[in-house]
Amino acid sequence: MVKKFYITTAIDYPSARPHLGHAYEKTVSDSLARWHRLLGEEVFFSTGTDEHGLKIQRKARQAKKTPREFVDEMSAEFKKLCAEWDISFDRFIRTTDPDHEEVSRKIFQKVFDKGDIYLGEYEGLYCADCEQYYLEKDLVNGNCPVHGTKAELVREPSYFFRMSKYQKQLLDFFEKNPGFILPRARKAEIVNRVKEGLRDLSVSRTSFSWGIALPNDPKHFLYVWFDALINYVSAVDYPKGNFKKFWPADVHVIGTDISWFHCVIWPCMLFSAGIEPPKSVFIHGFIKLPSGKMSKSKGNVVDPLDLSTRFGSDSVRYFLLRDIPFGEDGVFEERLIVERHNSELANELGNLLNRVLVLIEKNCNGEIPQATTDSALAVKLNLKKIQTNMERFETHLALAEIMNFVKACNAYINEKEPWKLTGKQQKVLYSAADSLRMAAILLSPFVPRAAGKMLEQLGAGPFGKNDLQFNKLKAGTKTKRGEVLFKKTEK
Ligand code: ME8
Repeated sequence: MVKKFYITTAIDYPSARPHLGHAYEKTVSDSLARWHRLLGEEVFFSTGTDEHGLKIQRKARQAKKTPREFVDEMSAEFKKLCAEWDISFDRFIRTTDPDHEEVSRKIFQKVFDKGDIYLGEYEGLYCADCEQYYLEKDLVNGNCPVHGTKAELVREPSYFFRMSKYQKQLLDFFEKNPGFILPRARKAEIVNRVKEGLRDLSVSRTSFSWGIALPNDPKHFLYVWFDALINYVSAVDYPKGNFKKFWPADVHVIGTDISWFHCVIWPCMLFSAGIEPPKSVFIHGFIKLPSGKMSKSKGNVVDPLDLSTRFGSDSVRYFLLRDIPFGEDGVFEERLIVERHNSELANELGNLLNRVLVLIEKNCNGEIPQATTDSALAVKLNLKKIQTNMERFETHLALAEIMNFVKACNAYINEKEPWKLTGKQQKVLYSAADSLRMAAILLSPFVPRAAGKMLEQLGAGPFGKNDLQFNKLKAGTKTKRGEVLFKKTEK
């Protein structure tokens, strides 16, 4: 049976244009989705936008637009990001999609029917930017610890979800599923907080109308997080179709700030609704600037579309995936993109391809020579290690290992000096070209455009899992040297 792999990103607030943090999360998830496709698995990759709630309603008003006009415009920016950055999603879900709204109502109803919803009154300090209540002690001088804006005192009737009831079940679940919270180092903090006790969760609002009306009481609108988390099952057409095939999701990829929602609230909602929880939640780090956090108030938010226009999407993707260990925070600086671009993509990879293709043109009439790959070079590729790294979501280690092989190919050419070997270059050139083909396939999840160009220039056709072995490059195939893969840049 074909293995399945369902991976999701968080769904982004389209309250403003996308920033580099959004692009980062999508890029790492995309590399994982592409990797699993490469292995021949059946993959479903979802991403999208989280469009309801007070924050969006307010932003729309400020922009003098209806919420609908506003989210349509903004959501299109996130889709554009996906197109420019080669984010190969299978579904871009918007929480305003009618099928999602229907599934949200259905799941609320299930939780209601289970007896886990009751009417009460909520009084609390709310940050609309986080769409979250805070306890007085967690505020900083009365301000939201994340946004620095004043928390508002909100008092309203509200339906509550009996989350407290699920504390024991959740702790048992954590115990039985040690790989649920990843990286594992993140687990203890969450488990300890759960042990301190779970409070029931307020899950409806009457203070805004841009949301999903509750089936049992349409004056109330579903709390935006309750609605948003459900996207992971509505994206696969719960309870039918792809849901049957792909649920439980293999991994939800999210940032540190929203780990409580995903590791605690979401499994409790699913317990109540009688749905199996996802297999894992991977918590990645935050992209920061040398000066600290990116924030709108500081006016230092990095625009990913501007970056891809100036440096090329492959180079920005490469920097993010290569420089930032997945799971840790990373510092963004443009000079670091330039450094990786020049030293590794242009020098190591692009030059190698060009050198090998020129030599094949000069010595073999521009045709892949008849030979087999030198085992002395083939052993330099540690495919097992790359596979293990990817299984463990260590994307940065996998990419480093692939680049080690590219370096080994350069060293091989330098050592063998094929330009001096008149009449005996076949073995060396075949080995180099076949190894470049392997490198291109392995790099395709990370730098898909460059990988496609490499394969085309080498005369290799479309590839699948079975091409991930040496000696698959066909002798006699015409090579097609094109423009250099990565031009060096001074930017
Ligand atoms: O939280 N670096 O949306 P969002 C890395 N709608 N990742 C970052 C980041 C940064 N500087 N800033 C944000 C939401 N992120 C909700 C999610 S999911 C059911 C609902 C990450 O637009 C953040 O951690 O604020 C989150 O995973 C994603 O971007 C969307 O953040």
